[in-house]
Parts: sequence; C-alpha cells; structure tokens
Amino acid sequence: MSKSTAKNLLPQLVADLEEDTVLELVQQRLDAGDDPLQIIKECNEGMREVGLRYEKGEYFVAGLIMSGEIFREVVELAQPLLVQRTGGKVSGRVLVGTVSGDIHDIGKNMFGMLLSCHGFEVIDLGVDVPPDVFAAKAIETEPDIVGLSGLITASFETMKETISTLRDEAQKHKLTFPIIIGGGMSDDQIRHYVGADYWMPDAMAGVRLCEELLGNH
Ligand code: B12
Repeated sequence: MSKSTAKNLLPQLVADLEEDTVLELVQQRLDAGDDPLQIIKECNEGMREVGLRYEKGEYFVAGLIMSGEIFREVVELAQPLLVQRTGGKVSGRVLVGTVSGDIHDIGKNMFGMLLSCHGFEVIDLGVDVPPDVFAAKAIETEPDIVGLSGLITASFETMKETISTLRDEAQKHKLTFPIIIGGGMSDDQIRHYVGADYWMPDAMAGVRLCEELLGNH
C-alpha cells in the first residue's frame, strides 16, 4: 500500500471502528518513519466522524466507547516515538483537568503527555473536577499555567464557574497564571464566554503556547 493511500485510509478506518486494522496501519506507518503527530491528527478526524455518526443515530454510546479505546491505543503506540523525538529540561508547571460534569479525557491526556514530552511538569487532576478542587490545587501547587478541558456543551458553564473560582482564589493568594481552554467544541467565542485567557484548537498548539508564555521556545 502506498503512503498516500494509507493516509486517506486512517480516518475512515477509525470512523468504521476497525480496531485491528487501525492499529496495524498505525504501527506500519510509525515503522516507516511517519510523523506520530500527523498520525494522531488523522485518527482525530476519524473520531470527529464517530461523533457525527452518533449524532445521526448511526452509532450508540458503545461506538463512542470503542472509538475512545482505539484512540487510546493509537496514542499508546505513538507515545514512545513522541518522547524520543522531544524531551528537554523542566520548563514550567502546568495544572490540567477536565471540568466538572465532563468525563472525556483523551484530549486532555494527550495535552498532558505532549507537555511532559516537552519538559513541563504536569499536575493532572483527572476528570469531572469541581471548581473548588481546581482552585485548591492551584493554590497548593502554584502552577505557571492552568489548562481546562471540556467536550460537552454543559462544560462551558462549569468552565466559566471554574475560571471565576480560580481567579477569585488566585487573587486572594496573590497568584497569577494564564488559563487556557481546549477540547472538541470550544472556540474563541467560548473562550470569551468562559473568561479564559486563551483557547487552543489542538494539544500541540497548546504546548507551543505554553512554551511561548514561559519564554522557553
Ligand atoms: C470518545 C468519546 C466519548 C467517550 C470518552 C472516553 C474518554 N476516556 O475520554 C465516552 C464514551 C466516555 C463518551 C461519553 C459521552 N459523550 Co462523548 N464523545 C467521544 C468522541 C467520539 C471523541 C472524543 C475524543 O476523545 N476525541 C479525540 C480527542 C483527541 O479530541 P479532543 O478531546 O477534542 O482533544 C483534542 C483538542 O481538542 C485538544 N484538547 C483537548 N483538551 C484540551 C485542553 C487544553 C488546555 C488544550 C490546550 C487542548 C486540549 O487536544 C486534543 C488533540 O489535539 C466525541 C466526538 C468528537 N467529535 O469529539 C464525542 C462527544 C464529545 N460526546 C458526546 C456526548 C453527547 C457524550 C455523552 C453525553 C453520551 C451519553 N449519552 O452518555 C457522554 C458524556 C458523559 C460526560 N458526562 O462527560 C457529544 C457531545 C455533544 C455536546 N454538544 O455536548 C460528542 C461531540 C459526540 C457528538 N457529536 O454527539 N464520549
């Protein structure tokens, strides 16, 4: 199979939940020296299609779960190469988590993994993190940057609440840190609505922004 054919195939195979074939193809492409970030990006396209099929009623929650599992396995295959290609000195501390009411964590985990690969210390609070827990951890760990993830519409309200709590507590403790949001459906309008400093469309762009903000690039 030629490389270009393989490239067009991956989003389709992920969308069709062809687990074994996806993993086989990903491994082949990694062995052939393809960029692991490009491979992940193509799989992400497939995930978007899974979401659309779910909306249309063609897939059920089981389909979402299956796609999440496939994506997790793809990232697991790509991770050693990503770590090998990057690395570096610790350049800052980033507190990350998925906001209250939301249990999606694949994108947040990718952001955390890429940050670690680029020498950041990552404190990951997990999923469904209540605003007061976020704020308490920020006060305790004094991060340079806070990153919030959220994929469902309901997350926007909790993001807004979390950011407001974070800012109030930070002010009381004389701390400052920029807040970045990310996750599937967010955009700059949402950033404005929830009161974040930045929105980033993908995990790698988020890492580049963190580097820029800390003057490490
Ligand atoms: C897999 C999946 C699941 C899995 C999640 C598994 C897991 N461990 O995360 C499971 C099955 C648990 C799930 C559950 C649900 N899901 Co779901 N799910 C998806 C799906 C198909 C893919 C999400 C994903 O992982 N994508 C891949 C990752 C890599 O993308 P990403 O998260 O966007 O992250 C990228 C960037 O956004 C960025 N990023 C992410 N976070 C951050 C943070 C920062 C700071 C930065 C810089 C960057 C960044 O980095 C990543 C890589 O570049 C999406 C469809 C879609 N298009 O997103 C639906 C989707 C998000 N789910 C949806 C729904 C409805 C649900 C459920 C309500 C279904 C149900 N009836 O139970 C529940 C919600 C439960 C809850 N309370 O959270 C809807 C949301 C619609 C809406 N408007 O709210 C979607 C959009 C599907 C759809 N089109 O209808 N889901």
